[in-house]
Amino acid sequence: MKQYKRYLVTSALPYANGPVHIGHLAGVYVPADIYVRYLRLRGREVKFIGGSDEHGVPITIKARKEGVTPQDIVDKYHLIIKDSFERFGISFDIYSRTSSKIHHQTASDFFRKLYDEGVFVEKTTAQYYDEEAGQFLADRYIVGTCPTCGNDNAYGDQCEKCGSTLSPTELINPHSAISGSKPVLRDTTHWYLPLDRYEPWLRQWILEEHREWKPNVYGQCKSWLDGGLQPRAVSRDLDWGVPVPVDGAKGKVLYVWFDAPIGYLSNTIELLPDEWEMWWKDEDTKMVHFIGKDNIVFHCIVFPAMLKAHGGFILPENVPANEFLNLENDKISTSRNWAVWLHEYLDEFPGKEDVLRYVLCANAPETKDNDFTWTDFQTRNNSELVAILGNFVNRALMLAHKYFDGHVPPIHTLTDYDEATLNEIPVIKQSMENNIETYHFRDALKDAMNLARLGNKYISDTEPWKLAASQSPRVATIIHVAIRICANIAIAFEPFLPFTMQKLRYMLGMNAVSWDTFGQPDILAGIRRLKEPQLLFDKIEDADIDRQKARLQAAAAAPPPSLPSLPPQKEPCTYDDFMKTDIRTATVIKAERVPKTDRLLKLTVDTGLDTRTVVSGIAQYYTPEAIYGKQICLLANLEPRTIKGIKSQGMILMAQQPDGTMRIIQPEERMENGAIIS
Ligand code: B3M
Ligand code: ZN
Repeated sequence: MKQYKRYLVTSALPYANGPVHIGHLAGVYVPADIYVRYLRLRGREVKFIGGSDEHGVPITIKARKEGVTPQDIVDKYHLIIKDSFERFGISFDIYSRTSSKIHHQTASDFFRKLYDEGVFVEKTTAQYYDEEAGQFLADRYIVGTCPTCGNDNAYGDQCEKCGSTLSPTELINPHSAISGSKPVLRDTTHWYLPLDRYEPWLRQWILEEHREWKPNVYGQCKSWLDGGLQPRAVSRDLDWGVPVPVDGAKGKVLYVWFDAPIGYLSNTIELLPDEWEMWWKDEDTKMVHFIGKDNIVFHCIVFPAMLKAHGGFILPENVPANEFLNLENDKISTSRNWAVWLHEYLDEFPGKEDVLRYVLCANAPETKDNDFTWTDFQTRNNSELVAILGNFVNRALMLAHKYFDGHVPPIHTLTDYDEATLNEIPVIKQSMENNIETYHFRDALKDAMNLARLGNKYISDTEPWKLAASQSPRVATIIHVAIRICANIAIAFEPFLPFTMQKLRYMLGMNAVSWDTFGQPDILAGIRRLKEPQLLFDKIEDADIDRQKARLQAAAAAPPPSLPSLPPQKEPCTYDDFMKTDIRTATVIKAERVPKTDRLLKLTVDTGLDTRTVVSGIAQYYTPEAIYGKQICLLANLEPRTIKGIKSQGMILMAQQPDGTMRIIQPEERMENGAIIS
């Protein structure tokens, strides 16, 4: 197999017209993140490129419905999506957006090069035009009666009732969704990418040279190719998108599926203005696109044809597309609100990002559509994460604390059984490598879990507690082996459960980890003393699961949620009112959760004037570790209040978005504590 010098990993750019849900995470972002985290651990050079897809007709429809501009829509959702990814630890090197200037320029130049080289075919066809609104109508903007089932609200491209694919001219009694008027047919000219010309090359490149692609991907490509490729229009009559850079093309933009994949390129240029060419043009770069199955044709056929037509670019080496994730035996649907939204999950299960990452990977729709159920979520948490992984780590660390005061004892003599146990580790490692490098992430996760199983079995079989009374050197050896398995776990699970493994590394006192150390006999070399063990996972109760099931049913029955908008401005306040407040900079010098609450943190802050306690409702947005050491702004002269029995002296200033997301306010640069804010 060819050895590559660097990896350019992309994940599909989600449309910024709604938040992201578990289906997106399971199908695209978790697998991509596992892959890049693994590559980084191996010390490979890798860039992980993401961003929002901010063009296309649905965004304009949503904007029109809400009475705002398309830019307003994408500004809102881009942030929400970006925030969800960050909070789930999806470790993009860049997460940018296709409404950016650099993207418009890149996509425009790309089109222009193809245009100048005469790649496109220009065609004039008759399309529906709304004379009242003075514009051509995208298929989605034309509504009429479905010729198949009689549904009166079928769209020009599809009837959502019976699922037939339509073209606008097939609709009975078509009318414009904008003005309601009857549209007329008018001639319009567009540019087409002649995919038919690339067909022989695509057949060779995919069907012969990429037989290793996943069967679902290969199969879909084959059926497209066997069906014969047609020229595809790459421009649209629309006023939202990248303008077609050609004289006389006023009112026309690039088709969203033409500009969106170029987003991978523009985001790389934005990230690496001086070296992007090496990432896109050097044959030693391996480019991999992570996507969902509905995007296969665009990534395997259309985009490669565009790259080929342009010339000078590498092509994707693999496109490990996944199938779909269903939810409680039904298709995830945004319009019916049948979904688990990531921002809502994070509010419902704070601190449990890794639990969802685990469940979605363990149950990933790698080869066929799969089902997410809340019951399965609970079972996997309780009987796998808690009972196997968490339990083993906790047992091993407790033993070291109990018998060796938190030190890792040395090995005295290894028995055959110890040797056999330790020899399993490199075998598991090898299997994980094979699985991850061939995009079998579920199997790789199973391998990692086998390490924890191995550890549990080892402790149960050797029963060190029975020997401890005699202080035998045997106990030291057993505990050493058990801690060594823990250290290997801390590496093996890093790509899958990054938050939890950070905790584990902290408890073990392991600094930076690398894949090379995995399986090495000296893996414990740098470890001095183990911290007090904390549980890595906790049980999820039936009541939590029942609440989620009820919530899902209730949300689906309710009208679709539109995101809350900004609250109106408050009543006026006088200058004197404002001057009564004493707002100061301060630094958080200690942070802990307030027991038995989800939202509260107890913070000790240095105000420059004194050290005091403040209780703040930000636990869903900041862990104690994350807020520790940060400079904040404090309303210092707020009357003290007692919250959960703790006297709170002041209030931390936060910015809050309509969806509830909060961030602390900080001075642009660190200032002395006690500086006055006015
Ligand atoms: N925005 C479609 C989707 O979210 C599309 C992907 C673009 S990837 C270049 O399913
Ligand atoms: Zn129909």
